[in-house]
Amino acid sequence: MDKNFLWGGATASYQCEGAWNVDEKQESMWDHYLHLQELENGDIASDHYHRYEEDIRMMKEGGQTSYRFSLSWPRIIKNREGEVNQKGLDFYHKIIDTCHKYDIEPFVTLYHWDLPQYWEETGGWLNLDVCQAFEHFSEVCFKEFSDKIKFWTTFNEPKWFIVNGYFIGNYPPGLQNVQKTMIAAYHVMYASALSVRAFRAGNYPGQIGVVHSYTPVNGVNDSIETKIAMRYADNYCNNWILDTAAKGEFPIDLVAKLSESYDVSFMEEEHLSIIKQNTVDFIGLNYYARTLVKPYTTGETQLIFNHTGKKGESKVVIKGWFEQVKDPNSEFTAWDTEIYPKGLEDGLIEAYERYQLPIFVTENGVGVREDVTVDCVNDDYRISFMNDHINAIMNAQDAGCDIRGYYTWSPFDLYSWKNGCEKRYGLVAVDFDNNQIRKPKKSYYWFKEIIESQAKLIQR
Ligand code: GCO
Repeated sequence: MDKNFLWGGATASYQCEGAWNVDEKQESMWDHYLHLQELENGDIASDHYHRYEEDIRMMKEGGQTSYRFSLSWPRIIKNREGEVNQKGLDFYHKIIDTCHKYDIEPFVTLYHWDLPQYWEETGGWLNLDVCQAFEHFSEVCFKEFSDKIKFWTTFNEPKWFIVNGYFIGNYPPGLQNVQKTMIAAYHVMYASALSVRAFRAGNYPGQIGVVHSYTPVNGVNDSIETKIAMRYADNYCNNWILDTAAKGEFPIDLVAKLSESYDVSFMEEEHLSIIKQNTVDFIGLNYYARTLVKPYTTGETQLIFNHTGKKGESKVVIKGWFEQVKDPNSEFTAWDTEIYPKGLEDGLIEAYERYQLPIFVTENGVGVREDVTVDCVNDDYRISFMNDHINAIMNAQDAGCDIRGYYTWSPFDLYSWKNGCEKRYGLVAVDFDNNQIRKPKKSYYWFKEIIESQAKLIQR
């Protein structure tokens, strides 16, 4: 492994910081939504806002060389007029300075889902003004932090927050509307390009990318029908984000297909040329699982999302496009996520061939219910999961892919959106019920050895 390869963990502001209304932080759409529904929320989460020093020190002691985290927009910008909250900026200066103190490379996400509620109230991602507001927020951050940051990304996982928020309806704003899903998706990709444009215009040092929830697509067989279903699935799962961010264009067959049933007049020439001219320097891929598909056979062409939302039964079926299936021979987590490291190897090779850009694996990990009252969580399952996925990265490197970093989700236990705090991914256990006590799990020590051996200890 190259000595510049970055090793670390990733978090998101809402999932770890807590301090949801401290130091003039404004309400985010997640604060609002979860408070209203009286669901488990991230008001306190891992209290990283107050414990960041300990968390970053533990990363260092665990041999890690980089920390991927997000900046909370509602912590930094106070209102629709764009007024800046100095206390919010100060907090991130402290995080970044602590990283540097411990020789940890900060890797910044500008948007990890916590839209300010004052923008959600105007229509959120359905409102074109929010794209300009995101551009402004990006500029504030570039100006403030660019002398300390080498790696920026615009959005984390556009697919995940848009599909869940506008199509399935289980994330805020809780809509189930295909036309609105398309508009929100389009606005987010446009906002990403505006942010890249601002980054280039300011001549800031460093590089800027986008982070995608990557699910490489496999088919159940080699038939033509399956190949067609795979193309639909790939457009739906991956291409509309990666093609748009990396090549500057939405897949034309996807737009053509959607325009048969929906209005695509919101796609304006001026936006499309901004998207075309402002592509990213690198791509970040979050990998948890692949998507295995078969053709949809009933002959209906209406676009419908069928997602039970129930644990153990989630799958995507888009009528007339494709149907997601489960491989009966695979192992699945308690949240029904397939464990399939080969998908990472194949997916990296495919993405590198297609985009010819450097790649960071910006998230990879396994969510498990764990008893954190013990001295040291014996998480051999996590060690074996990480070993096999790092091995997949090394295989992709052997095949010629330029992969520059690996971030596990997550360096310490976090709040997990609608799953609350019981779905644990961390290398460090956080006892949410007992003073937020932090204790390294077995995987933390294992990861340290892997990093220090430059992955020579990976079982291949
Ligand atoms: C979880 C997820 C994570 C996060 C992350 C995605 O359950 O917490 O699996 O991957 O949602 O925010 O970027």
